[in-house]
Amino acid sequence: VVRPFRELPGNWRTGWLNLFHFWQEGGFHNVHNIMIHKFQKFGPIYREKLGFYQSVNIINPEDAATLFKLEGNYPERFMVPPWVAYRDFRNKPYGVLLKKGEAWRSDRLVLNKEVLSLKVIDCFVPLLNEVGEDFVKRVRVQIEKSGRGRWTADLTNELFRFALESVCNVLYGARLGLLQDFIDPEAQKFINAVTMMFHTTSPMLYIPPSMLCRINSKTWRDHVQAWDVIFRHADKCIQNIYRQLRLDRENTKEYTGILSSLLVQDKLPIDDIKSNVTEMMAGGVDTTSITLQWAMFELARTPVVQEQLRAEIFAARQAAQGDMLKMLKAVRLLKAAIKETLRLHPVAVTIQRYTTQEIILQDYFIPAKTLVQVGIYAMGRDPKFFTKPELFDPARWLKMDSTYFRALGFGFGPRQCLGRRIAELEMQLFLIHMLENFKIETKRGVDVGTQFDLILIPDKPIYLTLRAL
Ligand code: HEM
Ligand code: 2DC
Repeated sequence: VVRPFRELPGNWRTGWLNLFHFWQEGGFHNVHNIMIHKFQKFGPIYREKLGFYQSVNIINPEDAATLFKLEGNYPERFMVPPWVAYRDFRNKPYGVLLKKGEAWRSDRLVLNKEVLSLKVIDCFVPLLNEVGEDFVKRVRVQIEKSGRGRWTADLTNELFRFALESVCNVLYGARLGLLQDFIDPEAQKFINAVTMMFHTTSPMLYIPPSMLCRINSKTWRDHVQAWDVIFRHADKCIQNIYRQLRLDRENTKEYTGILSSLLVQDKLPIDDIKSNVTEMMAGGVDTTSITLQWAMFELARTPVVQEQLRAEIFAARQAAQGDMLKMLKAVRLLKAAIKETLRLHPVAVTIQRYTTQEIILQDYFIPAKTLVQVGIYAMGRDPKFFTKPELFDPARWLKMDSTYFRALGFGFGPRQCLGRRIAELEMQLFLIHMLENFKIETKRGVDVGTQFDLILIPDKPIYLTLRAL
């Protein structure tokens, strides 16, 4: 028997009281743990209302499959209200992140060709590879300086710079020089602004855009300021390339980055190119860097796995004879290690979709236009879906009978992460170079938890020791 929507478990009848309790429990930084708790209390599906927004939450991979299979050609996710409010407030155009319907689809199809397709990702490899090599050089200098053959540090900011340098090299085909000693203060301001933008988003997550700019709270003002820095700096970078392109018209055959390709092709209006490139530049900093930080932390805590990866990488290097494209095809366990990192430490606490039609989940009727969230953080840590979920075991991805709708770190389908291929290549190449050159260690018995800052981040600094091999 199928049960009606109103019978769904959960405290969804009292939205404002919920928001109050949520706030009391420090919920703004704890969304991920509250979700785990609610799945334990209510079972694999529950309905919730926080502030103005209602949602249905699911954890089961089979249910995720049902949801995604009916998402249609114009999938929509939750639109982060302060991000929408900023663009409306400043009259900035939306990129794919916030567009809907046909406007989203036509942008996205053009961008897919330049950012996700097999044709271009081979061009990204040399660009991302050189940044990875430069990171290793930088670590070597730090090790020399210490005089002890090793370097211990919280690598957060180093990795932010690495990530921005990487994404800019594929976007603009140009180096910013963020892995040198003297770095452009504007670039550091951009990095800080992205972190500030995420940090100030979470307290405003449950208030609709139209109300936000009228509130004029400190959080809103900081948020606007952060986006202002992001847009201004991205605009500067884009203008630079635009000018260069008009100066040297002679068509070199060499690949010169995503922005030039988009400009030369002329399939998108300049404003749409700008908004999308700005989103990619901002989206490419904290996401990959924090995932890499978690990956190194997990590898430091499981030296056996670290050695297996190193062995695979050495063998792949031998076989490929310096051909990076070939090498990347021979590192299955490394790719699994990145999946495994995102299982335990996803960037996004949930993947969400609005239903396009009535669907049935766990025997409940869900009406069309309902926001349904797949709790991927909770799923990744549930023994029902991953045996011994607490173990960092990349090999599980190679031997599991079913990985069906379990690897959702980048989302799913036509609306999945636009930067997915860039992120994957960037992280694979980084880990290859790091593992070839250093042993990664961390103090035993130090546990690091997770904090929700819109994206999930470590709740305290992670100290890693890099030792020359
Ligand atoms: C969307 C994760 C890196 C740009 C998303 C989504 C997730 C995600 C879960 C939502 C997908 C969905 O709803 O199905 C990640 C992770 C990353 C990463 C885990 C790295 C470890 C990047 C990078 C860029 C980027 C490097 C920029 C080049 C975007 C954009 C969207 C998006 C523009 C919106 C796409 C759309 O709505 O059409 N990402 N991301 N991300 N990501 Fe990423
Ligand atoms: C945050 O309840 C929690 O990749 C909300 O690179 C639901 C939600 C909606 C959209 C998610 C967001 C969460 C986390 C951050 C994500 C975002 C979609 C894209 C964005 C996952 C789970 C991110 C980090 C993009 C950001 C690009 C931006 C800086 C221009």
